[in-house]
Amino acid sequence: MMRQLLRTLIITLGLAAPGLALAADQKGPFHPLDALTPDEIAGTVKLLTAAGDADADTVYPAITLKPAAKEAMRAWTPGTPFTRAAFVVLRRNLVTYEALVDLTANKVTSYTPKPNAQPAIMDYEWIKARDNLMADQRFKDAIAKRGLKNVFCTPNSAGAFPGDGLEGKRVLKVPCFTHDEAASPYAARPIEGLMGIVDTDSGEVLSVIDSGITGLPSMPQGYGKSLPQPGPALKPIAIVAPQGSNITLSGNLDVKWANWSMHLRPDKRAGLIVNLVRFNDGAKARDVAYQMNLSEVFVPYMDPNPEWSYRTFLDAGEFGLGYMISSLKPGTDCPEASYFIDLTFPNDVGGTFTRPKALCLFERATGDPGWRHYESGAKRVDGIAQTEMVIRHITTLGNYDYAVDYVFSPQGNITMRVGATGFDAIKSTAAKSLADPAAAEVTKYGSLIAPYTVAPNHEHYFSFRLDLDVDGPKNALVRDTIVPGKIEGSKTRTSLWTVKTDRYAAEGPIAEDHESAGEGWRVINPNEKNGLGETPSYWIDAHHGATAVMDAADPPQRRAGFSAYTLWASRYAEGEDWSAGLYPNLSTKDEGLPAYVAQKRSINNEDLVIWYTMGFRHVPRPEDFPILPTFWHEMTLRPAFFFDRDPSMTFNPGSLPPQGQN
Ligand SMILES: [Cu+2]
Repeated sequence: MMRQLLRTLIITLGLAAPGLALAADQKGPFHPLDALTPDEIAGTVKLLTAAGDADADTVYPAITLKPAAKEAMRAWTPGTPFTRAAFVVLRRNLVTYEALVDLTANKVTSYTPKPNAQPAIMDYEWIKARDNLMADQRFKDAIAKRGLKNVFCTPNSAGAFPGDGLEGKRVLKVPCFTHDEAASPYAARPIEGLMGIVDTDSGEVLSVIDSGITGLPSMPQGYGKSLPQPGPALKPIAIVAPQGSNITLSGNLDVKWANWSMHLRPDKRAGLIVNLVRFNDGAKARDVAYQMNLSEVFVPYMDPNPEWSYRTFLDAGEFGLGYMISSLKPGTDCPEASYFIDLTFPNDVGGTFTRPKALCLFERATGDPGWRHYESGAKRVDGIAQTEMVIRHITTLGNYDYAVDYVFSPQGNITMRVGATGFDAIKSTAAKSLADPAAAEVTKYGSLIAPYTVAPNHEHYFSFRLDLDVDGPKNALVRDTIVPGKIEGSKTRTSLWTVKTDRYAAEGPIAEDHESAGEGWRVINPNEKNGLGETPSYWIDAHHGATAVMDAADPPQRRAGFSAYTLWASRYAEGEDWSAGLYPNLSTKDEGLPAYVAQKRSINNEDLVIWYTMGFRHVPRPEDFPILPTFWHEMTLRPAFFFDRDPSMTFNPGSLPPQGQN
């Protein structure tokens, strides 16, 4: 099954059409880091079945590319052969197995039972939990007692709480809503005081918790129902590419823009994986990152009520950021002049599904100067209009939507942004306003964001795994500290500061709070020099350093230790991919980042991986209602001593004719 890069994808620049269309006949694989193709996924299942390791009832939480060794990937050049392999997590007769399948030699390489591992939630389990609860007589009685119609249940991952009697069971916890068909169920009326717990292996409804009736908001809510009169009509503003795109796409999916090149692959768990990020500096393609992806998302709620306190979601490992990816709407989610790309993912039953327009790539003129200067003598402004390339997907996890962006600039910067939108999780309460005597109690753990509606406080932690390779894999991490000093012997100016740079010896958590004054971190390549004789580096320029507040010993925090620190560094090791471990669903101990770095391996002039937690604590506001306006957080990797000068000096976008100017 050796394949070669034989053809290049045909790209249609649909200038007038909404979106730039890609030809749909791509197959591949064209690149060793391409996602497994539908044929390869089918081949994997066939080989496992032929070996007696799977049967028609087997389900597949994961069938994903097992990349060849990193060194081989870095050395690979287009047109040369490559090998392919699949990593599989399967469940057969309610036991979890891991398998490696060699798709080049057509054989199952390994097959190992993992009796205690709980893989991600699968579609059939979600449906089983919902349907079995709704068919349960105890549940029907609880609904009848409340006199409700149009009931909608949406199972949640259950978390793990040792001592609750659910240990070792594969459970989902199921809250329900009642809604008007016209409104989103998530913006409708949560049925407080009622929750089901369903064992998805046996199908048994283990319990129906009914802690009493709470009144519901009197009217159906949601943006579809409660829009006020529209404001003044505004003329549309749009991003256009009148002469076509500067982005080139080839293979499946190799991207080139300005001086940047990279390879993308959709991933059921991570959403999108960005590989082989390089910057053309003159004639040389210089390595910046081997791989960048969102590794885990942790969202714990801060409400002690049993129907809420379990809500401690690990969205990538429990659900899958690619599995839950949503189609993008041209003109709303991305500019119409974007490439919109359909993405194909493995499903749970050994096949695939395709999400149309699941990824967009576009350029945008930001409207800001990339650089400028007013020459007062010549009375002239020199400068360039800033333009950047954005790669975006949006994952919808029940009520929340997360837009994940990778933004590349001509200055050599890479910005990772996460935009949270969709609905705050809400609960019905007895209080219409804070004047109500019940309000003090119901707003203790959240905010009243609409009449009879409280949104509990919670946190969001996005863990990015950033395998930077600054001019190659051998890197080191340094901390720059601002040191206040004195000017000795001066009678006028007396104080200043200097920079002290220290290198880290071993892996571990690095920075609890990245916003601490006077500190900065850089990934350096101690083996290289720029033209000025300086050590090239990329600076981790972060703005959002919130870290988890929960006790380290609290069960949810024990599963998501990555959220306690903004910055981590580990030594690269194959298979160390997931911040909360390979099997975070229902996990009771952290087998992710804290376990990886507990080995205290050297990271000094080694292959280094940076893990960045982009965190924010969410105290909901009425302005988050009826829907949360997209709330962006970001961090930027900036070159420092990497280039000899500003690389955007070589950036030469065509300019548009002036319009309407005097
Ligand atoms: Cu939130």
